[in-house]
Amino acid sequence: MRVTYSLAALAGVTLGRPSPEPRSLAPRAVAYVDSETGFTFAETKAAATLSNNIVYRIAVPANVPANSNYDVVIQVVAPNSLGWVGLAWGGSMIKNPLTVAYPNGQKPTVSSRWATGATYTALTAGNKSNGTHWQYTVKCTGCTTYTGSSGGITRISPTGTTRFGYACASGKVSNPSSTTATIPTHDVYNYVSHDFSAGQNANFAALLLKNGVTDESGSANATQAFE
Ligand code: HEM
Ligand SMILES: *[C@@H]1O[C@H](CO)[C@@H](O)[C@H](O)[C@H]1NC(C)=O
Ligand SMILES: *[C@@H]1O[C@H](CO)[C@@H](O)[C@H](O)[C@H]1NC(C)=O
Ligand SMILES: CC(=O)N[C@H]1CO[C@H](CO)[C@@H](O)[C@@H]1O
Repeated sequence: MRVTYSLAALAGVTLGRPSPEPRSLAPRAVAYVDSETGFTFAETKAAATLSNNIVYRIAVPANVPANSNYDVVIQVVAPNSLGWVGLAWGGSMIKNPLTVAYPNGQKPTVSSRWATGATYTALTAGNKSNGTHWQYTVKCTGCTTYTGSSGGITRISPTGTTRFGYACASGKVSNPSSTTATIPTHDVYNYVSHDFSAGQNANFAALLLKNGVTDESGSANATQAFE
């Protein structure tokens, strides 16, 4: 199923009971302070079904100099009904970093799905699962600067609003401990606008250290490319 309804339109559907939360496609800067890792994330919810959201949270360093590369910390919370979720940083499936993840016991697997893609380092906190959701928290190097379809370098603004693509499937990944596992095709894809401004972290490097990230060890690489 492809979700083509706008969330604003869905909010207008009267079901005889109040909607559990306001839904809107308009960009909004919602800050989420994660007590577990200490990062302040800008949070965007993406509809996976009519009643379930994927929560995307992105933390960036404060005061990134113009035209420079920067790492991000991404935290994703997904309902257990989903076998994988993916974020397309450039807003389409091809020629941009795709952050794909699937549940794998207590520690979801995060997988880079673009040939020249990004690398991920797990934080020592913030990845888990319970009876309803699975969650991961990783540092990404290369998610916000990439060579796009035009051949030029695309750099996502660390303070602006950008359009992401996202996708998910209810089908499970059969060997979820592998970063190169074959994933079933998405049954939903759509787009969200993410406003980075609420996720500024003046102490970004110190917080990474606090969460056990000192080097590039644990990086995952792409094997499945969407050229
Ligand atoms: C299992 C491998 C995959 C297959 C076979 C596949 C196939 C497709 C196809 C055929 C379309 C076009 C559908 C249409 O025009 O109605 C599409 C669109 C899309 N896919 Fe995938 N896909 C895969 C993985 C992914 C992943 C990992 C992501 C990560 C976010 C993703 C994100 C998207 C997005 C955002 C679109 C919308 C079109 C665009 O804006 O580029 N796909 N996919
Ligand atoms: C389950 O985990 C998710 C993601 O970490 C969290 O948002 C939710 O509150 C948890 N639910 C319970 C009952 O602990
Ligand atoms: C990831 O890929 C890059 C080149 O695409 C390579 O230089 C690097 O060694 C790879 N890292 C791992 C951990 O495989
Ligand atoms: C391997 C790894 O990073 N595991 C951590 C995932 O996050 C939990 C807390 O949510 C830690 O306890 C694990 O050590």
